[in-house]
Amino acid sequence: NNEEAAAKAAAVDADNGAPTIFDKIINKEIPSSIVYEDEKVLAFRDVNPQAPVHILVIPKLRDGLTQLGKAEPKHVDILGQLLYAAKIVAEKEGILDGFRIVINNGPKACQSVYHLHLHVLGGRQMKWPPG
Ligand code: IU
Repeated sequence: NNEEAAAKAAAVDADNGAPTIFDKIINKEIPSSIVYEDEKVLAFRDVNPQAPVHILVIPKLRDGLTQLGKAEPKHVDILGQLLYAAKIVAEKEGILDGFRIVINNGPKACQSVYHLHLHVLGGRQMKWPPG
């Protein structure tokens, strides 16, 4: 059906552990619009924004975190740092009054890049439920 076709178009791949384009963004081999950066975390504007503010927050070191479903106890610190960085980003962007964090996990959730990333979305009225 249409819904399945759309999901397949949005998420062709499953996690295969291959390097992703985010490595090139982290290494600045590909330019991106960086919003926040520290030792462990990088935040940059999504190239295909779904809201006036749409920023991706990622760990610089993937360390097996291709997707949230692969998280282990050793990842607890970086997971907390990513969420806190998302708050800093929301603050910098002036959307603390309303923003949404999304993590797509796996093909069924339309994950397309297998390097964990938090979507920070805002700058408009968000709807619920999401698609
Ligand atoms: P997803 O949750 O895996 O579907 O999100 C991947 C996001 O990465 C998606 O919103 C893309 O627009 C975005 N993106 C990007 O910002 N720059 C890129 O070079 C690529 C994807 I490839």
